[in-house]
Amino acid sequence: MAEQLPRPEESSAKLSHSAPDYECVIIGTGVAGLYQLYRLRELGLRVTALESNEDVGGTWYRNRYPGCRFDSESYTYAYSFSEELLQEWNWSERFASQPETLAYLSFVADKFELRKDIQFGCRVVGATFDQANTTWVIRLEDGRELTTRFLITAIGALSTPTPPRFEGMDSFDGVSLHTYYWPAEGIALEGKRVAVIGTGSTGVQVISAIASTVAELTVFQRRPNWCAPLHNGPIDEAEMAEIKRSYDEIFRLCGESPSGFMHTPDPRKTMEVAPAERRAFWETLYGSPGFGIWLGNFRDTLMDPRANAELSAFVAEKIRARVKDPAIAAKLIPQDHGFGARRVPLETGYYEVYNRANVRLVDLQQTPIQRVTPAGIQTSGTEYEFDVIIYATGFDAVTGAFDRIDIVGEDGTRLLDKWRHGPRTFLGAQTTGFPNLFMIVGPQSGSAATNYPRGIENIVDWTTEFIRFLRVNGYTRVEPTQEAETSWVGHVAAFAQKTIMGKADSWFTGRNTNVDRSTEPRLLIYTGGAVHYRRFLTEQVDNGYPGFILARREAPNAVTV
Ligand code: NA7
Repeated sequence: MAEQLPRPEESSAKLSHSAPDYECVIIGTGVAGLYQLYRLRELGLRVTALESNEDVGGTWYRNRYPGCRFDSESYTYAYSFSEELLQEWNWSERFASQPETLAYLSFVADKFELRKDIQFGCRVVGATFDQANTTWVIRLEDGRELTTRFLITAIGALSTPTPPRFEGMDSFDGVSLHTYYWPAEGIALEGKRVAVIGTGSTGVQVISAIASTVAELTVFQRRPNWCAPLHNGPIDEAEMAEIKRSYDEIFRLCGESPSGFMHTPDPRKTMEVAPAERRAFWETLYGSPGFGIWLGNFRDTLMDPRANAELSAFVAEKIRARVKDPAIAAKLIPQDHGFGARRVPLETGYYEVYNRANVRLVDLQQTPIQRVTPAGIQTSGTEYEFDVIIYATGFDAVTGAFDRIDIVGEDGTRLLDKWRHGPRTFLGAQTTGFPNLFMIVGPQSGSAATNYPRGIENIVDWTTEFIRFLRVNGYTRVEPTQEAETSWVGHVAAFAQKTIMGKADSWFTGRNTNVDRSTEPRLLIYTGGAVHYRRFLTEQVDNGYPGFILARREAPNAVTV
């Protein structure tokens, strides 16, 4: 049974109590929250996890749209912490679909009996740091409150959907929704006239999955992305047995790569290699499963514009070869950024979709959407009629989930205000002025820019060890030093300038047209790679956490150790 939260009437005097209800509260039970709960329970802490959904899974609980699946090899996405779990679970596909991933996370929750410490249907609306008691007071949507010494956010990097804001959206007579809200029971699309707006990873998956089912599919594309083939396939019994024997090696390879995948950059630079050999290498990568062409390419591909232009020309040629109509092919080739500067959507038959008679592409740069009408969508050129409009328009990435919770630190400062012109953190793990608030895959974390579970395990293990250290040494309060935070923000910015990702317009840099906010770039992720990032984390542990101010309640004068 889940531990019961205090009722509102019992908690009215919370601010004057000194013993918190919990030592740790985790918000969210996706891949990160589940593992954090497991690890803190192992430490024997009084811990609970609060989940707004009715079950575990986070991202994989919500994203149920057709075609939703991994772009990570399934077996590199598995938790690595339990050998027993690794040996018990069988993946059916090289890149598992959403139902299988959700089933996996449910299996994990069952196996480790995690649900008994999770409160479902609990949406956190606010959290205020109580200086007098060195605790966080958490407010839930239903009016209840609870207190905790440490608050840990595991609220997802892509969990705040951003539907567009076209005039007349509410007037549409048919079904319209953002992909994130796809209902569990599905939506009947057979024989329907369907619009998809957005051609990021989500749009590309949906479009490819439904093109052959619907009567008519109209894709509204503002800017194309560079996509590459996924090359999915089944994993049979013999291959799964081999994978199970190889997990040590698989995780070792992921651990050595900057991205947490089994794809490691080639040590050569593009122009050092003769054109014919270069081309052969790219052909191999284009024909291989997964992110190899993005993350396992020549080491300067994502840094040197000239090298990047060569690769982009190669991929453009592939697109032209796959799309029959040269005018449509031209529209599908990005002009404003090079290959890999934005997240590369992996696809199965995406380009061939545009060879179908029932599919049309509307270029919003030529004919922008003016409004949604009761019948469909009015662009500057035409009014299109639809039964269903699917918004695959992305997310207010990384900080969006924080903005939805009213987080108030010491001295009454709101996190929203502190981060108004971009987040500032130390290691993406903590932020000054908000003591005892730990973030799993927070802004500027190296774990946000990797194969998620690999990055998540690193930061969860580090957070767990830090909390163990604090408890063992009697510290009740922790926050980063100003110097550490300033230095980290500078380091993140410096790295962003070195890569083409850090300079491009995408969710990595927080430029989102569907949110009211300045268009100045927001440094949301650390692009220095997982290996570097882990080094920074380890340095803190090995040197007694020099980037943090630690204090005991009994001795209110803070000491830097
Ligand atoms: P993305 O990658 O942010 O893509 C969103 C898409 O929606 C992109 O093509 C946008 O065009 C388009 N968009 C957004 N707003 C509008 C409006 N107002 N009008 C027209 N088109 C719009 O989100 P995804 O959900 O596809 O993927 C997010 C991550 O999930 C992905 O990287 C994986 O890590 C999993 P734009 O390019 O901005 O012109």
